[in-house]
Amino acid sequence: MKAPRSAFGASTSRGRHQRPGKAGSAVARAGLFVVALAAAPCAGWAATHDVTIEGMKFEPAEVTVRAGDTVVWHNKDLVPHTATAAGTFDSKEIGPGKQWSWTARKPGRQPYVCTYHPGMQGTVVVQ
Ligand SMILES: [Cu+2]
Repeated sequence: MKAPRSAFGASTSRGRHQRPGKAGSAVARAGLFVVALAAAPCAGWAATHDVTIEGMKFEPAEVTVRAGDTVVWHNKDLVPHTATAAGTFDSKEIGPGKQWSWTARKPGRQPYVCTYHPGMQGTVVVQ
């Protein structure tokens, strides 16, 4: 942990009697948090995958996840959309600024559309 050292030094030089140990552990915790975020996609536990709905498109159009992972669709458009894979998942209406999540269970390739705009197509690949 080289990077947090300067922050730790700065906080202790400013207030040596101000519980430098606490400040140090906060810095260490922040560092661990960053490491955990970076490591999450490779880890064995469930992950979350974000799909942005913007400009009448799913972005990314295809996401690959593992069974147990969760996909979250974020509607950043000014109109409602859906993420609908007949028989597998159906968000129903996702209003502007809203989100909807679905946890993948069964492996397979799952194409989906927006039922309001069938030209909007995406795919979730569950491994
Ligand atoms: Cu739509």
